[in-house]
Amino acid sequence: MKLYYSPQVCSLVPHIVLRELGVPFELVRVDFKTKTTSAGRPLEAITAKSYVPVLELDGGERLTELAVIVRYLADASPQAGLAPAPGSFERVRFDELLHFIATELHKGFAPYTLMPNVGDEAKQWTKDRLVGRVELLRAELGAREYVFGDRFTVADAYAFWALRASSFLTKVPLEGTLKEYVSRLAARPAVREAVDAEKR
Ligand SMILES: N[C@@H](CCC(=O)N[C@@H](CS)C(=O)NCC(=O)O)C(=O)O
Repeated sequence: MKLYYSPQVCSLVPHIVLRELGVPFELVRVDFKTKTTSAGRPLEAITAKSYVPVLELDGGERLTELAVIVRYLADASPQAGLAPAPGSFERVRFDELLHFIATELHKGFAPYTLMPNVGDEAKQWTKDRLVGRVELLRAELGAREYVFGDRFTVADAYAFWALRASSFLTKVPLEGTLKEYVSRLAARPAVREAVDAEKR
């Protein structure tokens, strides 16, 4: 498999999952500004969506949409237990959580990342809304170690990245249980390896 990624953006999530699973993969770096791979290939030639992450399967099929990619990876290695079994009600609850992270947190950043000159009122609205979503995730986590059930899942990889990015963009530091949660995840070998590999 090949993962098209740009350093430290949301493609870090499937990157972490690939390392957690210990499956073989190749990283293809995409320059976030020029939208070309390090070999000079335009990202548009790989996906008409022109954004990362893109996971290219061994048969050449390409998958986009982070939440779909990580569920695909989890389901392809069910023994790793990175997502509840498809078809179970637990899976529906899990999908509900992934969808929340994708649409309310991750896509809640859009004004910060896509509209740098947005006005103060819109900025404040976005910030208040994001901070509220982060608090919902704190409630979801409660006193548990992981955000879903009692073991690490792909939802933790997504929450890890989204919480860090949200705090960085809003300049509201993560505190208490969320700070501890993110630090715990950051210490996982697969997470450390993925973060470090993207710095190279
Ligand atoms: N809907 C996509 C969004 C992915 C996304 O937002 N990718 C960002 C990096 S975090 C990107 O490549 N943005 C470039 C662009 O939108 O032009 C998903 O969930 O995977």
